[in-house]
Amino acid sequence: MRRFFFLLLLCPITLGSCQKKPAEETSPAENATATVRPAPAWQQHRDLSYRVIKELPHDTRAFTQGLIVHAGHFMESTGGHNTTWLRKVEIETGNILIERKLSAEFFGEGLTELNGKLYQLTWQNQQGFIYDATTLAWQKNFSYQGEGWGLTDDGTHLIMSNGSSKLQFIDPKSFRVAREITVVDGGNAIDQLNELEFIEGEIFANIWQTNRIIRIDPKSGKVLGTLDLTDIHAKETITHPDHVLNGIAYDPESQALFVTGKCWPKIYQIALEPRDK
Ligand SMILES: [Ca+2]
Repeated sequence: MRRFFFLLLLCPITLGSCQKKPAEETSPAENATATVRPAPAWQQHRDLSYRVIKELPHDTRAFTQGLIVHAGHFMESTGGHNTTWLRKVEIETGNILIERKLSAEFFGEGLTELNGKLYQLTWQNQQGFIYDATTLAWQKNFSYQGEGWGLTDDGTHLIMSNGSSKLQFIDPKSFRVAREITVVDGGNAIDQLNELEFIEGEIFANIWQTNRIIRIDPKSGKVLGTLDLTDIHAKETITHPDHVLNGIAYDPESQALFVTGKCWPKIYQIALEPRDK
């Protein structure tokens, strides 16, 4: 049965901005023009730590499930029944430029942008939603098997986690699973893979309920290294056990990397450093 999907358009903060196309946004064709550049220095090291470059505001109502940078803005998918939003957010101020709220039956999960479209998962509905990446106008639904957790893409396929040690590569038109990898480190499968981000040819995956991100080879599933984010939110008051690390966003143009957590008051821009320097 095809479920009725209801979207409520809200522009509570910047009324009228929904009609405006921000000047800095570019078309998918323009985004496709990539320049060849050397691999970032952090890829020479297996295990990484971090240095906070900047602290940015984050809505403490936002139970972050998917975070990306697209055309100079954060795009965020949040979870919870009645607190599931898809948002376009100003990076520096945290101002919500466009917000769409899903009806209470849906619990939002991972988010990615591919060829000018946003793809948003839900946790247990086995339904995802496609939106225009500029206007956040809903376009259509899609279906998948099992739970939806994290989502990213490699420019060709959607890459989805479901809480297990497997990542599925999904065709964005047919929504068939093109291939699947099992994430392994030293022969051990690594499960609880949650929020994802495709960064410089690697898949970064947050391990649910930890401050640990692993770096995965998208071809083999082999763990290439780790990113230890211990103490990144120590200054904040995190009172609820569910408010764990769960946002990774990367801007390939500026190579800026951002991390946050569910309902955390800050998004951190970080630089990657060798863990044992
Ligand atoms: Ca992400």
